Amino acid sequence: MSARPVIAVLNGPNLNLLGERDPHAYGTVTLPEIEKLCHTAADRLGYDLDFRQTNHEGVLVDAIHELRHRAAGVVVNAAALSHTSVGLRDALAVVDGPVVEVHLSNIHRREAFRHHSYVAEVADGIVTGCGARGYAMAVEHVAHLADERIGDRS
Ligand code: CA2
Repeated sequence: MSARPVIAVLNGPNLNLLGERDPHAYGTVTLPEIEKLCHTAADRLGYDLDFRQTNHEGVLVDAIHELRHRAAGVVVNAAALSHTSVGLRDALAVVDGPVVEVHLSNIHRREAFRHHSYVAEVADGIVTGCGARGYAMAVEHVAHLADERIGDRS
């Protein structure tokens, strides 16, 4: 039996703290609960899930390099790095599959420094302000885009 294609979901700094503080901005959901939502969405669409979180920019860049030919698509919540990291943007720009950016909060309704995202410049789509459900939406959309690309190749 051939292995199922993989959707990677990458999470940046401090997202491991979800559920502990700041429920006004991010709700009460925890990262393990978000992983379950993503797993359910990916499984339903015929994909395996590779879900990761790191607090370190270089670790995130290395993960993208590792996944760039292997993952059928990438969902990324780079957290604060979205607003600061050209290195992350450059790594995401060379991912083979589609990239969908996700944020729990609506970054455009928050402080001005959150309004610009380097990730958005290389993303095929953005889900922002839909809370944890936004992750399932992003997984669904990246799977849809990956299916289209696989269809294009056949
Ligand atoms: O809305 C999002 O998903 C963000 O990516 C979350 C980031 C923030 O820097 C972005 O502007 C928007 C912050 C994630 C940190 O989450 C915490 C959760 C609990 C306690 C402290 C931080």
